[in-house]
Amino acid sequence: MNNQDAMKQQAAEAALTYAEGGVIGVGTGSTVNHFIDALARIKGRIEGAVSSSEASTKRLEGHGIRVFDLNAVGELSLYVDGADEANHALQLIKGGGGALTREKIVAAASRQFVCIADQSKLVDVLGAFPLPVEVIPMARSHVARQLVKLGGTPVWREGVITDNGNLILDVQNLDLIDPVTLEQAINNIAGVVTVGIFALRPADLLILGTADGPKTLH
Ligand code: ABF
Repeated sequence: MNNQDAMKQQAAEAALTYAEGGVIGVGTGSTVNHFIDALARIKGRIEGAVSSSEASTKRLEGHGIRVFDLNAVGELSLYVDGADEANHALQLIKGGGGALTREKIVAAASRQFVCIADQSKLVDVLGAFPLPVEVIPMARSHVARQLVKLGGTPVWREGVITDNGNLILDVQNLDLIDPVTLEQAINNIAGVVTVGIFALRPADLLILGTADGPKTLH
C-alpha cells in the first residue's frame, strides 16, 4: 500500500465512528472501498446500506452487507463518500468516478455527510480538477456550447456511459471562486442531469488522512 492509499484507509477507518446503526449511505471510489471493507467488520451494528453505484453495491454485497433501494428507506442519518477536491468550506468537486448523480441524490437524502479523503484533495480554491457534468446524450453538444459561454473547456469522456445511461463532460478552466453560483448556473442548463459541484449541499465533516494521522474539518 503506498502512502496516499494508506491515508485514504486512515480517513475511511476514522469515519467508522459515525456508523452508529440504521441504514447508511455509501458512496463510490477507492477511499470508500476502504470504508466498505472496514464496515464489514462492524456490519452487525447497521441494518445495511444505500449505495451510490453498481460498483459499491457489488462490494457491499460481497461482504454480506444488505443494500437497500433509497425509495424503500426514509431519510438517511449518515452518508460517507469521497471527493476529487474539497475546499475549507467543505464544498466539493465529485464525479471523477462518474457516479455523481446518485452521489448527489444520496447526499441530499442524508442528515450528515461525512467526506473522506487523503490530504492531497484539500485545496484553497476548487477547480484544478476538471469538473464532471452528467448530461442527457442528445444534449451533449448543446450543453458543451453553454459551458464554453461560462468560460469552460468541456471534453467529452468518450466511451463512458453512466449508471443512468448518460454521458459525462469534464470541464476545465472554469472559475470556481463562487461554487454555489456556478452550481446553480450549470444546473439551469437544459440537458444537464447533475454537475459535480457539491456546494449547495456541502459536506458536514471532512476527514483527511495525513502523515500525522486523521484530521477532521468542520
Ligand atoms: C467518488 O469517488 C467521487 O465523487 C470522486 O470522483 C471519487 C473519489 O475517488 P477516490 O476516493 O478514489 O479518490 O467519491
